[in-house]
Amino acid sequence: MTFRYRALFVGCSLLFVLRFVSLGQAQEGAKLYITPSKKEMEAKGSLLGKIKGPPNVVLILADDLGYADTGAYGSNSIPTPHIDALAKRGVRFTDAYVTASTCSPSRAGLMSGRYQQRFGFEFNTAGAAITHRESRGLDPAVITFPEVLQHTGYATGMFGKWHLGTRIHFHPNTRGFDEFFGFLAGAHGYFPVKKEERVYSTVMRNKTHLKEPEYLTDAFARETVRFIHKNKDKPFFAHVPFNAVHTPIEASKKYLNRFPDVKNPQQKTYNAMVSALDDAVGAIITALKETQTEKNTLVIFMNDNGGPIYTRVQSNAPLRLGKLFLFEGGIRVPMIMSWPGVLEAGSIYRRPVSSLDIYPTLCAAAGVVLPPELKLDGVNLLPHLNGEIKAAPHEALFWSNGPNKAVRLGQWKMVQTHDHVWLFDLENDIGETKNLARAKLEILKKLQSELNQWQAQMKPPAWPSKPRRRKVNVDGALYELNI
Ligand SMILES: [Ca+2]
Repeated sequence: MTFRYRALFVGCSLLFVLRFVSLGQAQEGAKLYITPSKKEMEAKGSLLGKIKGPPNVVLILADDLGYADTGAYGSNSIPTPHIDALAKRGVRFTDAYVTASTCSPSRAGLMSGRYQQRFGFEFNTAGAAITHRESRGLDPAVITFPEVLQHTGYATGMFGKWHLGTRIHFHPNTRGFDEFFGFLAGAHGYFPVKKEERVYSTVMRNKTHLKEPEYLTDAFARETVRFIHKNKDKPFFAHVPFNAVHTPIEASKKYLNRFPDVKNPQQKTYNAMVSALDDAVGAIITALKETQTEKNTLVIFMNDNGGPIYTRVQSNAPLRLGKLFLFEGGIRVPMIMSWPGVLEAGSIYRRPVSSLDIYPTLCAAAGVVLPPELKLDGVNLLPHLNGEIKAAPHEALFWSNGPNKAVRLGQWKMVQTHDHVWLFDLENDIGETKNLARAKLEILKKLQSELNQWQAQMKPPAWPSKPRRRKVNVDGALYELNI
C-alpha cells in the first residue's frame, strides 16, 4: 500500500469510528437519519414567521381632496369608514404639507424628496403649447424613491395619475415602476372614453393604450388589489395616485345612490366620488388582510394639494382658501400613516411634516441606507413618530409659485405675492384671518431672510406657468394664480 492509499484507509477508518460514536444515541432508535417531529417543524416555522423582512409599502394619494372631506378630518356629511379606520390603526397628521398647491409640482417634490424648484419644476407640466411638453416632466436625472425601492428588490407598481410628463422618456416604467396602469396627463374622465382621444388622455397598461370599461376609481383599486395578490410573497411597493376627486366631477350610480338627500347635483356627485375613493381604500386594505401582508405593510394616505374653491364642493375647513393658493387650504393636506406594531395606533402628530419626508421615511423603513450625495430635503419621520427624537422634523418649510412665496417657521407663516405680505400665527389663528405683518416686524424679517436663503439655492423655473393667469382679490391685494 502506497503512502497515499494508506492515508486514505486510515482517514476512512477514523471517519467510520467518529460517525459510529456520534450516532451512538440514534442507534438505540435504529434510525440513521434525522426525523424532526411535526412539533419541532412547527416551532421552526413559527420562529421564522417572527423574522420580518422589509415591509411592503402602499402609498395612496388622493387628488384635490378637501382637507375636511373625510371623517378622520372632521367631515359629518361624507362617510369615509375605511379612511377613518386607517387613521385609527395609525398616525394622523394635523400639519402635513405638500410642496405645491397644484398637482404636478407637488408630485415632483413627493417623488424626488427634494424641493422641486431645485430642478426647475415650479409649474404644472400642462397648459401651454404642446411643443414645450417635450421637455416638461420630472428630470430623468433625478433619482425617485420608486427607483430606489426597485433597485433594492421591491416589486413596484403604480396605479393612477402620473402628471410628471407625457412623453415616453418621462414614463413611469422608466422611473422605477415595474408595472404601470393609469394615465400620464393631469386629469381624466371617470367613464370609458367614447371616441379616440389624444395619446396623453387615455388609460395605459405600461406603454399600451386600452379602453377601461369600469369607473376609473374602481379600476385603480382593482389593479392595486391584483398587484398585491400577485406580489404577496415578496416586498412590494404600490403607488396609488387616484385622480379622485379631481375634476371632472363624475360618479357612478353605485356611489350616487349613497347620497339621496343631497340636493345640489354637483355636491352629490362630489360626495359620491369621495365615497368611491373610500371604498377603493377599503378594497386595498382588504387585499392586505387576505394576503396576510397587513401586519408588515406601511400604508400612507395623503392628498396632492388642497381642495379647489372653484368647484364649490370641497371643504378645507378650517383652512383658508384652497388649491392654487399658498394659504393653508392650498398646501396643508390630510395624511395618515399606518404600520401595525411599529407606529402607535390612534395617535396624532402635530408638528409640521412634508410630503418631502415620504422618500426618506419609506427608505428607512425598507432598511435602505441612502448616500448623502442625494441631498434630500425630507426627513425620516420614524424616530419622530416613535418619540426617539422630540424636536420638530423641520426648522422651516418653503413654497414658491412665481411671485407667490410662503414660509412656515414654527407657529409662524408668511405668505407674500407681488406687492403684499401676510404674517399669521397658525397656533392661534389656523384660519389665517389676522395679518400680523405690521405688528410683528422682527418675526416677518426673520421669515423673509429664511426665504431669501432658501430661494438662493433654487433654480429658475424650467418652463413658464400657464398664460392668461387669473388674478383674484385677497384682502384687497391681487393674488395671481400661477399654474
Ligand atoms: Ca391635485
